[in-house]
Amino acid sequence: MKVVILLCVLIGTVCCKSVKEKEKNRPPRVSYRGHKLLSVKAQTPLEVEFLRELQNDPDLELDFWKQPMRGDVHIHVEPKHEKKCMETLERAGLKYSVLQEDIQRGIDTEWQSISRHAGSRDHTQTYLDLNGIDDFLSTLEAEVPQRLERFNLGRTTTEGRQIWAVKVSTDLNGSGKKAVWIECGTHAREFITISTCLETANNLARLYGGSGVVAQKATAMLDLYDYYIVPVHNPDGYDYAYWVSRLWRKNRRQNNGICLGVDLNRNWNANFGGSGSSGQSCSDTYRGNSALSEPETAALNAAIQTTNNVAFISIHSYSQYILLPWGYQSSKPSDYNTLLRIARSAEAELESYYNTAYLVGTPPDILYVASGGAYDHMKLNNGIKYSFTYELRPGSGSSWGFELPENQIAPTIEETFASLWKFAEEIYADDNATGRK
Ligand code: 0X9
Ligand code: ZN
Repeated sequence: MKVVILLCVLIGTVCCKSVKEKEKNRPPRVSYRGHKLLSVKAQTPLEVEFLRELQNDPDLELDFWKQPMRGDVHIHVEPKHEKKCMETLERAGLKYSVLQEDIQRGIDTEWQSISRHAGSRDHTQTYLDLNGIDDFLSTLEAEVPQRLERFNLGRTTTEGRQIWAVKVSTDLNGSGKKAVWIECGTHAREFITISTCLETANNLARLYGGSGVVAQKATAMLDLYDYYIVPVHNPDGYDYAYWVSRLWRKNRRQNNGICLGVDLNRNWNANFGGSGSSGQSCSDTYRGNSALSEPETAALNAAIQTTNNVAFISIHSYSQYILLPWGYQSSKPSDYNTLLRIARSAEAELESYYNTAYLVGTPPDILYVASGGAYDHMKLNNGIKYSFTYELRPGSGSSWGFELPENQIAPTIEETFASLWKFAEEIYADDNATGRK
């Protein structure tokens, strides 16, 4: 026993040290000066296919903020490839407009705002770094220990970090309620998702039993279910996006020394390796070696299998969608109509706050096919019937992309939290009606 404890302490010290070392030796910030964000209109399946090929062109090194689909596709292009990229689009007869002349300008604005709020450490006003998030979660646990408990998913990441989760419940020692899992921060650059998870945990834990609109919703949610929330599913990627390269998406796996990172939302066991994912390690949608090959996906999968689940909700940004299964194929699950009705009801609730309209549907119908996604996996392999994915603000017509201005954090959280409440109500009604059938 003593040996085991000693070993744990030793491993802990080594890992902590390596994370601290890494933080001290972070490379300088990547500059996106002069990089442009284009919006390209793809109208036919042929045009979508053309963009898909363009995405795989190693010479152009394009970064798709919105993947090829029918509609507006957002492409980030470096100055050195700009001319060739635009010529190629024009030759193919594709219309495009410039959404951002200089991506760095938006990043600078965001960073100025983060720096201004550095002292406040308020996750509803600014984007916190990993240390700020850790402090926030441990304070929350210390202040509301009767309803919130922090735990880690049991595996460390490539860079030796813990993946933190919280359980929020009216009875932490066993309420007998089913579990709702919410996962944020899978894609490193989608900062707003993390704020949303943090405030969801905060509302549930602190406002339960209180009065006021939000407190009533938090109370109703916790009276129905236990919540398991993973605010930063990809901490290595987030740290890198926060401090070094704002547009980083994947985790930080060392792939054979060439390009880093696996797209965690292509690494799940839902038609792993199928269309909409890449086998090239340099691609932003690189799926990894095998399903669940990554510590982040394997850990979340193992943790979810220890609870009695009713729902899984994956939170991404951007474009304002609520996505239904399946993402990996066009055919629909047998309970599709029920899921559609529930998601539409959650959407209506969300929209009623600030008129933020979300599109509800499956990725193949409204976006693109993507294999290896989290919510498909949870429904397919872990039997979680009510499985959804959000794509938060901004909408696809906006030019902000991943740098959602900080004054939009609070309203985004507010409307999203209300829709999560609606999800809980609708899921509970349906699950129990189904149970009685
Ligand atoms: O492509 C993705 O992983 C998600 N969009 S994002 O811009 N946040 O990267 C959409 C995921 C939809 N889920 C599946 N198709 N499985
Ligand atoms: Zn995402």
